[in-house]
Formats: sequence, structure tokens, C-alpha cells
Amino acid sequence: MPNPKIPHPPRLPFLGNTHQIMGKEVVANMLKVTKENAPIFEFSMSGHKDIYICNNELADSVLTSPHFHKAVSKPMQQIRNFGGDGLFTAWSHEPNWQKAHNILMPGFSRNAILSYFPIMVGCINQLMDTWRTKHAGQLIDIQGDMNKLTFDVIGLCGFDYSFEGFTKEETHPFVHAMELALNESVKRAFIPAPIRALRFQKNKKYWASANYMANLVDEIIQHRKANPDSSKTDFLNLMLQSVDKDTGEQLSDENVRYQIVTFLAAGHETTSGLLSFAFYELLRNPEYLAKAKAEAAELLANGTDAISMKDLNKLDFLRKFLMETLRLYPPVFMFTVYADKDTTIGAKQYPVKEKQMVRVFTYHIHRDKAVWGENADQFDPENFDLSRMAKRKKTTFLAFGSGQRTCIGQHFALMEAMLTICMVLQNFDLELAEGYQFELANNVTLRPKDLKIRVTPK
Ligand code: MNH
Repeated sequence: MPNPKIPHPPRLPFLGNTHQIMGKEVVANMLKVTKENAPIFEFSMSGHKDIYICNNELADSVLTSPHFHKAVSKPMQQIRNFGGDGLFTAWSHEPNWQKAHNILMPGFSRNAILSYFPIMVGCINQLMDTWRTKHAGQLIDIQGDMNKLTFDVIGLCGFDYSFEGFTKEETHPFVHAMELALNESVKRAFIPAPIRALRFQKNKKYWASANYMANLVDEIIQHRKANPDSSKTDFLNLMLQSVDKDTGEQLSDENVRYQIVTFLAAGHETTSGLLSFAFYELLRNPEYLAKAKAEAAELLANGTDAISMKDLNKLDFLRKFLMETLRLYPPVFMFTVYADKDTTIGAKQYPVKEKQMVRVFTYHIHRDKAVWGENADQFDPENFDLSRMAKRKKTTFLAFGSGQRTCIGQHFALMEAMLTICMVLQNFDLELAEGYQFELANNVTLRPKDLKIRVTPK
């Protein structure tokens, strides 16, 4: 049957389907609605009829078609209030996307990231010092501590600025500003503009946070420009010193600011989510923990200064383990593309209109039984054995998005996660809090809810 109608859950007048996901449990509601209506359905919100796709057959059809491109979704349009046309929130046709992509790509290669290891090691040591001196034998909030770690790492690698997550008692105001701005952006995206305008207090705080972030980053940029130091190898120097190979132009100061804010927004919560889920899975599987410890011991046999690419390539279990973690718990659990003309998707030829949004629902696509077998919901690092990977389509794994607009920070995140896990396992005995019941938290990105881990120095 060609051109079948795309089904949709029952709609209300005005609200469409919005009521089915609004409320306190947005993530849980999203996962429920998408699961009940899989593999494809139309969802009506704020007058738009977006299409959700939840299996690999449809995802592959969309992501290999030349007619679909990254869409700057409603929440992303709000994030542009402080991320501007930075890499994450730019349309592909905006000139600054290609320009920044050309300039920044070399800084995110695996080799380039190896040069950031001393910075990462320094931050991980601070995390471990805090655990040793303040929390020995106690339960820590793993998501909170991983957040501090990833924020510190990007601050220092990005522009040689420390947010002092572990050396100061109070949280840096920038961290609060970023959290408020991100959460509020998502809320604003779902609230109709006339009502949005009436949220005076919320709006005031929102714009104050956006301005605070812009000012702090601008000061850092101006300081570096007044005191150039070419020995620094951070992203800021890369952006201030390189020219785009296509246009011969540099990035404007404003765009440099957007990129830095973007790295902080896109890079910290995602990587800390990955680390939290990874520790959870390690600590409930003694077999995996033993394998990870063995690799950690090998990697760190000669200390942290001597780590080479060759050593990292030997971490085969941790590589598989982190990929499997991202499969079952993709921190970015969906992304959005749009059609550039009327077209169809999948073998059944479902119709899609020009400019219509298609939501690629990574979370369910990663659990598609047609790809991962009957045990698709079970954690098994061997899913990422190289020979098994070679047999699968690229579009079966979408934790970092797809195609031209795939995540620029993926090696950065994976290498940071490997290093963190290795150093922590070498120095601490870890235990899940007794009786912990796994649940997903309701956040912009996925993370385990209220996960506590006991940290005992070796
Ligand atoms: Mn990241 C794009 C997931 C770590 C910076 N990232 C994306 C996309 C996904 C994603 C999915 C594509 C979104 C879309 O298509 O709309 N990112 C992750 C995950 C992790 C992650 C799951 C960690 C785990 N990302 C990081 C880190 C940084 C970063 C670390 C920076 C230091 N990500 C980006 C940027 C983009 C992006 C920048 C946009 C790239 C582009 O479109 O050119």
C-alpha cells in the first residue's frame, strides 16, 4: 500500500497532542508516547504536525536521503538566544556553520584531543582529591560530580578558564546561569509566545543568565586578544588564530563567543550523563568491572604522563562498553531533521511534506529488535565487537547524531570518559548505594535519577 496515512494518537482541539507529554514527567511521557505509537506517528504541537520515527528501517531511509537536513528545533531556536549561530544551533545554510566547522574540526581529532590529556588528568585528580579528603567511604552524587568535572574540563580546554568545581565550596554562577538558560529554553519552546511574554520574573532571570554568560566569555576573549599567548593550545587560540580554508576569513568575536558557550552547553551534561550511566552499569556487573579494572591498570601502568594513542587503542573493552552505554542510554535521545521537498520515507512510502519536521527517536531506534535481536534491551558490550559493527548500517547507532551535522565532540567525550573511568577505578573502590532502584531523570538530556555511589580510597 503506497502512501499510507501516518497514524496519530487522539488529539484535543487547540492543544493537539501537547497534553500527552507536558507535566512533571516529560521524559517518561515522551518515552511512553513514542513507544505506544512506534514505529511512526504524527504528533501535533503548537500547530505543527511533526513526524516521529522509532525504528531503524525508517531512520535509515530518512538519514540516507539527500532530502533531509538537520532542523534547528523549537528548543534549539530558544538556545540561539545565547548560543546564536554556534555550531550546534546553526542551520547548515548559515555561512558561520561551514566556517566554524572548517576551523574547529582539526581541534577535535583524536590526536588533537590527546594533547588535552594533561588538563583532563588535572581535573580528574581534583575530583579524586575531593572524594579522598571529604567523602572517603561515603555516598556521593555521581551525576553532580561528573557535571562539575566535565564543566571544568571544557572550561580549561576551551579557554583556559577554571570553574573551580572542586576547589571552591559554592558553585560558579556561570554553571547556574547555564542550567537556568537551558531548562528555561526548553520550557519557552512549548509555551505560546503571548503567554511567554507574561512570565516577567522567569524572563528576567532568563535574559540575565544569557547576558551573564555572554559578558564573562567576552571578557575572556578580550583578555586573550590583549595578551596573546601562542603557546596555549585551547579552542580559543585555535579560533582566534585560524582562517577558514574556503573563505580565507576568521570567525568574528561574537561568533567565537557563541562557539564557546555552545561547547559548554553541548558538552558538559551529555558527557556527565554518559559517565553516570557507565558507572551504574560497571557497578552492577562484576564481570565488566573486572575487565575495566584490568584495562585501567594497563593504561596507567606508567603513570598518566606517558599515555599514547597506541595505549588508548588497546582499551577495546572500554570502547565497547561505552558504546553500549550510549546505545541503551543515549543522553541526546532524539534529534530533528526536515524535508527540503515533498517526499516519502520507508518501504511503505509514508508521505512527508516540504519543511515538515521528522524527529529521529534515537532511544527506541537503539532498541530495535530487527537490528539488535530479541535481547535488544539487555546490556551487552559485545554488540560493539568490531566484526559485529562491520555488519551493521551506520544509521543503527545515532547517539552522536548523523551525517554532516554529527557531534564534533564525540572523540573528546569518549576519551574524557575513558580516562575518568580508568583513573577512578585505579584509585577507588566503588559501590552502588544499597537498594538503588534505577530510573531515568526528567532533564533536557537523559541521566540516571538520584544515583549515589560509595567511594572508598584504595
Ligand atoms: Mn555533541 C552535536 C550528542 C559531547 C559539541 N552532539 C551533537 C549531536 C548529538 C550530540 C546527538 C547532533 C545534534 C543534532 O543533530 O541536532 N555530544 C553528544 C553526546 C555527547 C556529546 C551524546 C557525549 C557523550 N558534544 C559533546 C562535547 C562537545 C560537543 C564534549 C564539545 C566539547 N555536539 C557538539 C557540537 C555539536 C554537537 C558543537 C554540533 C555540531 C555541528 O552541527 O556542526
